[in-house]
Amino acid sequence: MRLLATTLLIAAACSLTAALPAGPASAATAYGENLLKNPGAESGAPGALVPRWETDTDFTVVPYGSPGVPSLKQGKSIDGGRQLFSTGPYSMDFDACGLGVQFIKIKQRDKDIDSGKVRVTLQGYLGTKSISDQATVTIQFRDGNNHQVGSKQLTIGPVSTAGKLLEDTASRTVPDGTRILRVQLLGNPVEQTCDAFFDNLSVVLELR
Ligand SMILES: [Ca+2]
Repeated sequence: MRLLATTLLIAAACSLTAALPAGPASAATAYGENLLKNPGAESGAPGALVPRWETDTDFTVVPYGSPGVPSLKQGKSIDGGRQLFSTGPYSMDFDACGLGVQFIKIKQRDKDIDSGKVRVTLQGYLGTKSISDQATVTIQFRDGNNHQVGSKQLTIGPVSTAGKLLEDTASRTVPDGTRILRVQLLGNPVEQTCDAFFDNLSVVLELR
């Protein structure tokens, strides 16, 4: 009887442990991991909205090797999977390039960020259809109310590659007051030349 009671007690303790909600440490935004969702354009269908990204005009995913898109060989050389992001061509209707945006909410890292201890690294492959196009990725730093913090941002590119994909990386200290990262994939609307491509993007926070 005592053995049975002990067994039941252990079983109850085990199920209690399993039912406990995750502690504060696991709820905090991870350091050392890619924080972007769908970072390689593998989710979603060509011509459709892109899962996890907010998009404007013709921004979508496209398969490697389709007309005007980096080749299958290019895709393979960067381990790019089946698809990559595309801004699409310049939109005369909207007077703009297609745009892809993802917001990353940083949880429970306020103290680290506000004491200047957190570094962000932005990395990815960028390319364009023609040499007159430009591809750029930027991170804007936002406070808890989604207002921009200062004027600094983090940028990779612009690149103009005419079919190739080039890797670029940049990093900086996250400005104090930052609670949200706004990651933006864009062409060059000023020159009205879009057709920019992106793949294998990453945004990683690290504690210094
Ligand atoms: Ca991909």
